[in-house]
This record gives sequence, structure tokens and C-alpha cells, in this order.
Amino acid sequence: MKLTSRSVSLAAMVSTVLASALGATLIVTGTASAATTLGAAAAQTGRYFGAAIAAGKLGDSTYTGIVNREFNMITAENEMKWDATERGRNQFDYTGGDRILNQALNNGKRVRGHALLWHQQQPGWAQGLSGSDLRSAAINHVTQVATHYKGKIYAWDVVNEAFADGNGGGRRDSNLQRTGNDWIEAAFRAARAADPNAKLCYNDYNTDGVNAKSTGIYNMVRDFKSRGVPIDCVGFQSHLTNGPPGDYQTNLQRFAALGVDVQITELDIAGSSQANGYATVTKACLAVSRCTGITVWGVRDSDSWRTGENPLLFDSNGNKKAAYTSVLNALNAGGTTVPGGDPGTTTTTTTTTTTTTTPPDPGSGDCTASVSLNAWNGGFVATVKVTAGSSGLNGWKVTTSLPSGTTVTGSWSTSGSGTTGTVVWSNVDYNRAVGAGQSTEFGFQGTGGSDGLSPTCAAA
Ligand code: G2I
Repeated sequence: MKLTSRSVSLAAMVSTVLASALGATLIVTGTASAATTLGAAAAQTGRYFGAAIAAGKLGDSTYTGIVNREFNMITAENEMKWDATERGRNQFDYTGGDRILNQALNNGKRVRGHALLWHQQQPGWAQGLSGSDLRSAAINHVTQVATHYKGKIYAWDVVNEAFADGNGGGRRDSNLQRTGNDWIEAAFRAARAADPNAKLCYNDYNTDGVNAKSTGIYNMVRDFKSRGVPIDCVGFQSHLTNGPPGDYQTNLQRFAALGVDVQITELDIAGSSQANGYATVTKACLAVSRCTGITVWGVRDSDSWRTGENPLLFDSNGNKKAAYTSVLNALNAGGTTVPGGDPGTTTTTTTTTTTTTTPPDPGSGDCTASVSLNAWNGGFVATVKVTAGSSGLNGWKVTTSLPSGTTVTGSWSTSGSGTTGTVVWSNVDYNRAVGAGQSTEFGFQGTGGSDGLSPTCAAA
């Protein structure tokens, strides 16, 4: 007996074993899917796995080696904050932020911008302002910094930590809050005007379960969406001990249902159940279709702001911890959701071993591809949308032509053949099947120009 499988996954490998035990021969085409780095494993689910890094540590080869190898999203731990970028009023200095940005982009990684406005780490001159003077200084800051980084940032934390702890879901008192309750929406509008392609996030901590603080933020996001205030995502910092609360996934899902992406933005977990906690957070993100990625807040335990708590994935010597393995395994086990699904899609997590058959064939058929570009002088990020024709797809290929001098430095949710000239992008396992009229997205990043990519799509 000969069986052919078009879908390769852990499930297929399990069925290989079963089939062999039954004396059957299973011919598997394609590539096996267990990835060996966090970024690659996350990318197979259509997500990113990132870290916050410090410019001052880039000369440490152990540190930079881990950063370059493991992560495909980068956040500046401090270098893009107000006190770092505008030390004197209207005197902008992007030295540290640009070092982080270039380190990331030159190595094919994307960047989360952190953070445009926050009550902490304000420069002294801003701390001394109030009223309309502070409001205009704050909006000028948002405009200038977002403009400097225009087209290069995947998502900005536009406003950080504006809600209070233990105030029934109300705002935190701060000089910014005292300029008027509308300071947050003013910041989001200014950021959108400055960089229309960056996703704009609200970011906070102690919002990990359904509680008064997270509900206050939820109500703000719902209000913003209903009034057309530009907000695209909510960041859940997730500074945890042992693990997240039991309703972590439920909480992420209720925000996603408002029509925003959700991201885990500053994950670190102290305590004796650390490895388990990391797995739980990872699985929760994988189970929410609009959870687009996870960022850990530092690389090695010695790099953490939580001194002595060892809350990260690498020990102080740069060795992988049990928590690392637990995240990698959870990512490789995959999820049942892909970012880009309908807002609020109800999802469940199942492991791939529960599926031992090839997914139903939605039929072959034609398709179209369109590209949206985030381009800057010297590089670009391309997001390609694949839309199935009337009969659906069970496998697709998109061909792009890169201009001469352009090189692909990274990609996600696809496997590509080559980095220059004509590149053919193929589906990966989880986005192989696209129903009639439905779409899926993949992306790639490159150095050089992005003119005339003209993607064409074909069923495969
Ligand atoms: O506090 C943990 C994080 C909570 N959410 C927002 C994040 O932006 C925040 O990050 C931390 C950084 O990890 C620390 O590195 O923010 C702290 C400031 O609130 C950062 O600490 C500061 C020190 O307080 C300064 O003394 C130091 O000059 O880092 C600065 C640069 O090393």
C-alpha cells in the first residue's frame, strides 16, 4: 500500500510511525516542521518572537549572538523613550534608537517602537511642563519621533501605562493625564498622521486577566474603535510570577474581539513554575488568532530589570533554560489559529497530534496576490495578500521580481526560493488551504529597493 500525504506536520510524523507499524509505506513530500529557534518556530505559526535589547550590550558577542539567532522582532529597552530621544526640548537625538533599529533591520528583523508617551522616563524639561504647553510638547514629540522612524516600525507603543492600579479601571494621575482625558486619542491621531503604516498600540501591565484595570482599557479601546480613533493593537506586558492568571487567554480574546491585534510585549516570568508559565503564555497567544507575537523583556537573566529573579529564557552565561525549551516546544506544537483571521474569531487549542489526516481539499483554483509596502531609503517590508478564486486553494505559489541590488533578509508565513531576482514564495503547512474568496497573508523584508515587485499567484 502506498499513501501520499501533502501535509507534513508532527501529526504526519505520528501517522508515519503508525503506518510503518501497520506495514505500510508512507511517502511524505515537503519539509518537516520542527524549527530550532524561537523566531523560526513562531514564524511557522504566522507570528513573531521578539526580545527587548539594549544598545550598550551590542558589543557583547554572546548577547548579540543570541539576539541574531533567536529573535525576529526587536524592541529598544530604553533607547526610543522620551528621555532618550528628546533630551532638550525640540533637540532630537536618535543615536541609541537608530543603533537598535539598524541592528534589527540589517539582520532581517522587524522592530516594535517603545514608547512614545509614558509618565515615566520623561526628560526633565517635560516633567516641568503642564497644560497646553505640555500637550503641544507631547504631540510634537509623537510627531517627530514617529516621523523619524516612519516606515521602519512594525508597531508603536503610542501610550504606555496610562491606567491606574486599584482605581476601579480609571486613569493614572500624571502630568499628561492632567492635560485632559483626550491626551491618549490625540497621541494616537498624531502617530497615525506621522506613520500611517505602523500599527498603533496601547501597552500596559497588570492587565493579564479580566480585572478592573484591563476592563478600563477594554472600554477605552471599544470607545476608540466606535469613534474611529486610530488604534490597531493592545500590548500586554506580562511581567509575571509562576504564570499568567487562568483567564489570560479569555482576556486576550475579548480584546481581539474588539477588532484589534493583541501582542505580548514585555514577557518575563519569575518563580519556580517559570517553564510551565512560559508554555501557558505561548499556547494562549497561539490560540488567539489576533495574537500576532510575543516579546520577552531582555535576553539573559543578567540582562533583566528584575534583578535576582532570573525571569528570562537564557541564564547569565547565555545557556538555554528549561523555560526556553518549553517555549520552543509550544511554538513547534503550533496552534489552530493564524493571525489575520476575522476579528473575534472563537478559537480553541488542539495539538497537531489530534489530526492524523490531510485537511479537506477545498479544491484547486486560481488566485490573486497584492502587496502592501513599508519602504524606506535602503529597505522595505512587504506584506503580500493571497486571495483564492472561486474554487479555493490547496497550495499556492506567489512569484515576485525583485529589482537588481535588492536582497531578501527575512520572511514569515512562507517558504521562499532565493533572495534575489525572481523569487517564488510557497505556502507553509498551516496556510496551504484557502477557502474560495478567502485570503491569507505572508511577508518578507529586504534591503534595497522595492519597485515593481508585481506579485503573481498560482495554485500549486
Ligand atoms: O520597568 C519594566 C518595564 C515596564 N514597562 C515599560 C518598560 O519600559 C519598563 O522597562 C524598564 C527598563 O527595562 C529599565 O531598564 O524601564 C525602566 C525605567 O522605568 C528601565 O530602567 C532604567 C533605570 O531606571 C535607569 O536608572 C537607567 O538609566 O534604565 C535606564 C537605562 O539603563
